[in-house]
Amino acid sequence: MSKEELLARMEKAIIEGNKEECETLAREALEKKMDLNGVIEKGYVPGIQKVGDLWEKGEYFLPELITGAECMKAAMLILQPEMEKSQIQTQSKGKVVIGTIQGDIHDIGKNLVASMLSANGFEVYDLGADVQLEKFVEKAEEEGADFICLSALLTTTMLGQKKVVEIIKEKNLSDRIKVLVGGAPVNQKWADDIGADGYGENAMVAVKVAQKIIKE
Ligand code: B12
Repeated sequence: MSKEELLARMEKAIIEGNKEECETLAREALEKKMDLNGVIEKGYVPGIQKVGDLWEKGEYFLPELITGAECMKAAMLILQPEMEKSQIQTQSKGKVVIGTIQGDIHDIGKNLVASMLSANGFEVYDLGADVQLEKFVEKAEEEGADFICLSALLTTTMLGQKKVVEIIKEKNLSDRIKVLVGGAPVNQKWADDIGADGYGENAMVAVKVAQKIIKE
């Protein structure tokens, strides 16, 4: 099977909710020594996005959405440890506190960003999903973090990103702690509007943005 075929089958397996196939294909990608970030972004992610589209159109219902997410997680469980292992760990590139905003349980994208940052030498403190806004700032202060990374998948929870930026400003921490935002409904304009320090459309870009800021 060619790499392109493998990617297409990954997308299809997520759409069909075939967990075993998702896992088998993930193992195959490892055996073929494929670029794992590419595998996730070009194979599995288009699949889960399609599931979201079908759900929006009313062709899929919540159980299919949940199954799609479970399939995605099963594949990630196989791929993410390998992604993190593959990187030679040198000295920490910086400390990151990451989580999904309060009221939002979506964590697949956040986990990907956390893994990629960790694979690229950042020290990552993952607070999980549905995280109280103050908790991000408390943890960042406690660990002396360079970044707070905020994930939001709902238009309602995007507002939480704005509030965290405000808390950082109120506490005069803007010079020390940089805030990066992301998630499907988030874009550069939103990041600029709320005064965040950076935005990344995917996990790879998130790493690049963090690396750029740390060099400045
Ligand atoms: C899977 C999924 C679920 C799963 C989540 C499982 C889990 N553990 O995460 C389940 C089934 C639980 C779920 C529940 C719900 N969902 Co949902 N879900 C999705 C779906 C299909 C995919 C999300 C996903 O995982 N994408 C794949 C990952 C890899 O992409 P990502 O999250 O965008 O992350 C990437 C980038 O955004 C970026 N990134 C992410 N975070 C960050 C952070 C930083 C700092 C940076 C720099 C970058 C970055 O990098 C990531 C990797 O490349 C989306 C559809 C979509 N198009 O997004 C709907 C979607 C987000 N869900 C939606 C809704 C409405 C819900 C529910 C309210 C449904 C309901 N009625 O109960 C609940 C929410 C409950 C809650 N309180 O949170 C809507 C949101 C609409 C809106 N505009 O607000 C969407 C858009 C579906 C739709 N098309 O309508 N959902």
